[in-house]
Parts: sequence; C-alpha cells; structure tokens
Amino acid sequence: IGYDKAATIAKTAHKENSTLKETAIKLGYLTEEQFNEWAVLDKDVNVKDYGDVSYTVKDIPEVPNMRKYADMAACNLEVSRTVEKVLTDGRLCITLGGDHSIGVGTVDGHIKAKNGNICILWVDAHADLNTNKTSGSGNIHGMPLALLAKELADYWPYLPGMDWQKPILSIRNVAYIALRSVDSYERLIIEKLGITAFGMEDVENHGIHAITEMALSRIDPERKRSIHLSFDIDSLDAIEAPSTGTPVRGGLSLREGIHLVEQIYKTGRLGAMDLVEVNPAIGSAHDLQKTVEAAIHLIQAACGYSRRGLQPHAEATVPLQ
Ligand code: 5AB
Ligand code: MN
Ligand code: MN
Ligand code: MN
Repeated sequence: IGYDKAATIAKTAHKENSTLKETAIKLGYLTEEQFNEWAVLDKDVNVKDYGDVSYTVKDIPEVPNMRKYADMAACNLEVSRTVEKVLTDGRLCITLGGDHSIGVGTVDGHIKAKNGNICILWVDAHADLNTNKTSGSGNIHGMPLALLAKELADYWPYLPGMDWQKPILSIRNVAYIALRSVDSYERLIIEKLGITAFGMEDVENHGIHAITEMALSRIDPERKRSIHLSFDIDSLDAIEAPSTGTPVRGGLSLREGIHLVEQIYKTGRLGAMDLVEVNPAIGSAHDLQKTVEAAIHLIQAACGYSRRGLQPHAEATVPLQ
C-alpha cells in the first residue's frame, strides 16, 4: 500500500487508540482480507505502539563538536525511560529511528531494565565510536558507542544533562558486524581495546551465519545475557537501502540481514532492537520504498516471522535438508 498510507494508518491508530486493522479498514485503504495478507505480524504477534518519544530541552548548554547536543541529551533521557518501561512490561522493544544517537537511550534503558546483564550487536557500516575530540563531522550519530562504553568514559569532558547515563557496559560485551567505513581513530580504539569487530571481508570469508555465531559467543559466552540488536540500515548495501544519510556500497545483502536477525531471534534472548538511520527525506520515492521494505523485513524477522511460511514462534517439525 506504500509508505505514506502505512504511515497514516500507524499515526491515526496511535492517535485514536485503535488497532491498525480497524484503522486501515476505516480509512478505506484495505479490506479485512487485504489487511490480513498485508500485516502478517498483526495476526499472531501482540504489538503495542508506545508512541513517538517527545521531549523538551531545558537548561542544557551545547558542547563543542557535538551537533544538536542539547536535543540529543534531552531526547535520549525519554528514549531510555520508554525502553525501560517497554521491557519491564515484558515486551520485546523495537525502536525506530531516527539517527543512531538514539542508541545511547535505547541501550541505557535496556541496561536499566536488565540490571546491566546485556550484550550488544552493533550491525553497521560504521563503528560509531568517535568522541567529540576525534569526530571530523561533529555528528553525534557517529558517537553513541563511545558514550556507552565504560572503557571510554575518561575520554569525554563533563557532559551536562547526561548525568542519568552512567557508562557501565564493558566493550567486551559489544560486537560489530558489517563494518566497512571506519575512521582512523576508531580503528585505533578497536585495536587498543580488542573490540570484537567483524567487517565485510569476514562476512565474505566465513558467511553471515558463522559470523553471527562467533559474535554471540564472544559477547555472551555463557548465553545468558539479553541481546541488544542495534541495526543501522546502512549496514545493508546502499543498493538495498538507499534512503539513509551515510550510505556505503559493498554491504550486507538484505538476505544476509534477514538471516542475521532470524538467528538472533532464535536464541530466544533478543531483548531490544533499534532500526535506525532510515531517512524518508533522502532519495526518490522508489529508493524510499526499497529502504522501508527492507526495514520491514528485518523487523518481521525480529518478531519471529519465518520465511518458510510457518507461524511465528512455531518450530519446523521436519527440518529442510
Ligand atoms: B552512523 C563518521 N564516522 O563520525 C562520523 O550512520 C560517520 O550512525 C558516522 O553509523 C556515521 O561522522 C554514523 C564519518
Ligand atoms: Mn550507526
Ligand atoms: Mn552507519
Ligand atoms: Mn548515519
């Protein structure tokens, strides 16, 4: 039905506190049969929209080389609170972005909900490990992991308005997949701290399945932690997901992306997923459609949708050979 209509359905349903199905039918966009076919998720998965996160900036000064710092600080506090609430409600939390600086809030909320017992899979073309001293752009979406990692706490100046966020997570519990555009300071930190980092050449050498497995056993050897999947859409090849701010060619295929998410889902420990850097203002209508479709496939996989045509949560009784 296209991006615009889907967005209108979602917004109207949220405003009127009704279901997506009722709203789609009321708006005359889809019949009930069409809806059932369209919204595979809505039939079998209980989805609750917690709404857009809103915030106000109060008394937060700007910080050098951090663009829109005050907004980032104020917004992330609300993001963190919302994620914590969704998780303590016993749900999988999916956060749609928006730029990747929201990862600070989503991971913080996840840490608070699970008493720090989490690990992070950062699926991205970029390492997002700059500080305001190393960043060449001043873009905070290139900094979230550096804000989160306790090993990098000393590299930051005092950050006003961020006192709620204590960097307690060890970089040992973080792994990258799909890296292919890493700044020189970021590479230095990756080497110095020994961060688990799989680039595209590793995916080529071993295949996405083995790489995901290796990443998980490095960041959660006991297989006990709640997994935070921070999925930057630019991890996909720019052909698959063109509507994003910093596209890079030579990335994951959509199939590799879906496989990775399915694999994480099957651990039973997926706690939260960020799907970030989808930017509807970039590219043609066709670019946007491709990008949003890719994002939807990834989110469906996180909710247990199976490409074999099984119902979500059902196991295959006869595995395909
Ligand atoms: B994204 C770059 N490293 O810091 C920088 O999309 C790009 O969240 C950051 O991964 C890309 O500006 C941030 C050059
Ligand atoms: Mn990113
Ligand atoms: Mn990126
Ligand atoms: Mn970006």
